[in-house]
Amino acid sequence: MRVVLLFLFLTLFVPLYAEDGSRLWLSPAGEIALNASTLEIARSELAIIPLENSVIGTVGDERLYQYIPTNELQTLAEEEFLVRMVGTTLVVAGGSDRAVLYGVYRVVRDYAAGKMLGRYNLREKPSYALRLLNHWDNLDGSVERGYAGRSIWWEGDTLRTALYQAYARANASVGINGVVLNNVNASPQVLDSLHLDKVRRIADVLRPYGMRVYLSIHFSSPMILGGLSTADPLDSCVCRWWKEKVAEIYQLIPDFGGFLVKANSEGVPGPQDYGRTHADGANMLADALSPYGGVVMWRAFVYSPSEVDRAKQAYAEFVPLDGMFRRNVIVQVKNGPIDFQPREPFNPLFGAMRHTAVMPEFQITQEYLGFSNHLVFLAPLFEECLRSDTYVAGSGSTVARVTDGTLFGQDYTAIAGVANVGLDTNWCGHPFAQANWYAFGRLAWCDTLSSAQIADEWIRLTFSSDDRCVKPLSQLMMLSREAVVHYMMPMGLHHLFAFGHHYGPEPWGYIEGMRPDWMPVYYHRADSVGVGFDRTASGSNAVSQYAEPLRSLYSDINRCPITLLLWFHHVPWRYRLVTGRMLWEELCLFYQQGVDEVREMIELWQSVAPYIDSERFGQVEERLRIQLHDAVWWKDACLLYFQTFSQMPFPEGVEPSIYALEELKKIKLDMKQHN
Ligand code: GCV
Repeated sequence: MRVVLLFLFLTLFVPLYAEDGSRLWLSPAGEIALNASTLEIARSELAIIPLENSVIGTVGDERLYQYIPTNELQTLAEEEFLVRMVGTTLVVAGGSDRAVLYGVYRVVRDYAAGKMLGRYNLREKPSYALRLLNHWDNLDGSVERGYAGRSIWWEGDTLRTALYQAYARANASVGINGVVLNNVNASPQVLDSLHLDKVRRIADVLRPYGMRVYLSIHFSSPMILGGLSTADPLDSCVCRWWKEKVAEIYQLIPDFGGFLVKANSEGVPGPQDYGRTHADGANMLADALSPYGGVVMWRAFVYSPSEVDRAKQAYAEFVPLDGMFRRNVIVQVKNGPIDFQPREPFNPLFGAMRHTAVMPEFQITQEYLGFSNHLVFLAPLFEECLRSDTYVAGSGSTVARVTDGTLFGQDYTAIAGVANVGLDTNWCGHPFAQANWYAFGRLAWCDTLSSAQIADEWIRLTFSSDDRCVKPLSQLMMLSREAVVHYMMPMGLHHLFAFGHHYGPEPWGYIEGMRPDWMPVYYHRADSVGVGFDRTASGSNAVSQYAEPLRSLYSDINRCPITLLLWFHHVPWRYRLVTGRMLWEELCLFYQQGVDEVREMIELWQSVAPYIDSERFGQVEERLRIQLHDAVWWKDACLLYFQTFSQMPFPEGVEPSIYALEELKKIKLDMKQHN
């Protein structure tokens, strides 16, 4: 009881910190020595809670057995923890030091969020074994699709030890246990001795927090670094080169995680250059890594200009290879079949490869969602994908269950998020972009969590536990993903972005001689008849890659969910939808709704002013104004352009455009500002 009272007293008087955003969702850290062990870190984190007694340790620690029955302790899996309040003693037991740390962070999070610790009794283990951030950081310090400053890893020669420690702490606090340090468009030089030494030093800082390092590799490294005449995965010299390189890496970093590979995609080399398959390439690397316990994450993000429908290609290339990959190969699949759009159906590869480990890849950085200018809480997007039912093994075969080992029992389970972290003081550019990092970690830990719960936690940890703040902010966050879909590309429209920077609208985008699948007209197919990509049997037949009953559902223009209608159908402008409105009217109203939703977000933000420090209040407000401007820009650009085909006026309820189409077509963004 005393513990609870003391706890309540303290939480009521927590001061507002001066906020530059660098603290993230965490409590201020105590001093942690560089050579501190994982358990020492755990003890130091727990010290912020005024507890009468606490015992933390792994199953080998005899003290735990006074409090917890033997069978409960001895059945703890490696990353599993158990937290229990026994009398006035808080007990945290884990299957490993790392698991203890996760248990402690769980308690600290609850404490900081204002929850009661009195009746603790929980046991948790992660949904996925490998929970990774992918940094698209280049060795010159730039970040591909990064909107939060330069690379924390590669900018300059310095080893930013304190920053790496803070980074590792943030990740461990949500259970992220690995990081790919460099861009999937990899420079071969990452494997030279200079860079490997830096990787070793980074790994040393991250290790006590339970994080392993991984690297993206360039498939032609044996030629570029090793001077070989080929990178053919079946060539014995190539295999030897990789084996020796891997041995060199493990000499430096004994717990190195493995390789991430983008091959034969967007012009980068791969095994197909030698008439070999993705499996040949992946297996060659897997064989080099397997003696050390390393994995290969082989990306399925492949498409070529000759394919009639880009959305079909990954499935077509990978499904025939099912069962041919080594057990330490994991095929890494983007959430949707195109490319991290505001909304896509789930990628049909999920569930289609029962004999291969398949991992979801999400994008935390907002390449297609307004960079660090727009407030978009991505948990609903991640959740929507994870909860999508693939039906491959009957109803309930969600993307989560076909990838996390529940349904197919894969040896390796993993999930990745493309990081939104840079050298900006607040790490992520937009103060709310931190929530997307947090959300990815939480869902990687527990793939059935709800977005609303994640939002609630993050708000309490980041801003305030006062309900007058939590409720409106939660409403704002939960609205934000749907808003961006509405003002950018509702009803299943996709890839209407300006070529190159992916920030603003360019539905008219077409450049003679350019790859068709890099231009918006390829995706929306607007003409005098209607708009949308026919992916039914009468079109590209991409629907055939989905299991029944989805295939039939998506094929039927009257039953296809309205949110995906134009993804699967070319719909006549005057087509009457189930809503009773014509397609054109519905489309216009969705764009208007997006603009209105941003206005609502601004009002919600203003309503919480009394609970937010002025620094972050101002930063968010300024960005919301930009977001509103951009929402109107998107609405006007898309509707005015589509109107040239529909030849119909805006329906009632849709504001007249404030821009003229010809003016909008002239806008060319400064690429330096917009990356
Ligand atoms: C890292 C999209 C992005 C590229 C990215 C690529 C990928 O095409 O625009 O920047 O490259 O996806 O995921 O490999």
